[in-house]
Amino acid sequence: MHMYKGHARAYTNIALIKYWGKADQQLILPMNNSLSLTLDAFYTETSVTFSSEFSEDQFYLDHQLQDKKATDKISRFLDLIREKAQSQLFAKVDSQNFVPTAAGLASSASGLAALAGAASAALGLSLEEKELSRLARRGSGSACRSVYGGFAEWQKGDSDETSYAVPIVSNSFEDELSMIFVVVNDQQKDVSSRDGMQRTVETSAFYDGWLATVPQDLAKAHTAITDKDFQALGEVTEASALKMHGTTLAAAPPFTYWSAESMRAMNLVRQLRNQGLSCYFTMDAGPNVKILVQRKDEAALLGKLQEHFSADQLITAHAGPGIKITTK
Ligand code: 2P0
Repeated sequence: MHMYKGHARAYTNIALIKYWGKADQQLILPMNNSLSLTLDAFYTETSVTFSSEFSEDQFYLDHQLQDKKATDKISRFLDLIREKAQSQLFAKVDSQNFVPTAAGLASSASGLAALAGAASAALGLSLEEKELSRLARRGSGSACRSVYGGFAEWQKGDSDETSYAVPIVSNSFEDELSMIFVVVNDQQKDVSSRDGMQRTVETSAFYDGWLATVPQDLAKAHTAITDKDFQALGEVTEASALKMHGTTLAAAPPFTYWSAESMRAMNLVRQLRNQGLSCYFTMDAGPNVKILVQRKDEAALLGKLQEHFSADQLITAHAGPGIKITTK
């Protein structure tokens, strides 16, 4: 009996310049480049075993065997790796999300990056970072950025070969930053990011404006990182998020990821900034608000946030490392 094992830990990332829309849904090629910060607070650990003993793929998430629909998604992704490795073996996938609270912050970025790393290692493909990033992208777009620690940019490319993330030279600027998550609960049923971005591309009156301005936002972010200019990075981060969320309001039918609590958090950030505390927000495909702050101001910001939100709604993250892969 042959057993082939691989293991990976990948950390989640939050985009400062957002990915919003696909040029190719099958290959997951994005409409625009995006730029992210990988964080230490949330990660996924995945073990993959391929064996001739198995007669189907099995997918365990947080020790629970998943249903056919969830497993089929994993199987389709594993097929890409089996094809590369010329293997027909089935796999057992064991994945655990490490998230500080049960706050619905589990991320497809860390999950698909870890799966790409563990499964490719198990079948003996020793992929370089660029190749691993390309592979992770096929699972979930944002996963291609989680191959790297710190800042990364997903270069959109125009084909499967040319669309992948690269690390950004930063002179350790990321170590001067913190991101505080304000976990907002709401009852609203989510529009998945996959469906939301597609609806936006196809119908939003604002989508052209989004696309036209991403290159200048990216250039600002690069300059800010090079100059270690926190204010400039914060301003463009907040602007990119607001613009992305603006596109959803002009989709047909329109939708938003914001709740009243999200707005309360965003307003508080603006208010604190007016009072001289330098901090900026971003939001993704859900109501939680993430606040970018300099590490030296982290305690002051937390103190202020605790006047408005309970301690278990606040999670602090710092820059995290790139993917770690082992075979055993
Ligand atoms: C991002 N998001 O850049 C953007 C901003 C959400 C808002 O990437 O369809 O799970 O698997 O490629 O990567 C979330 O979308 O979507 C995302 P797919 P993904 O982080």
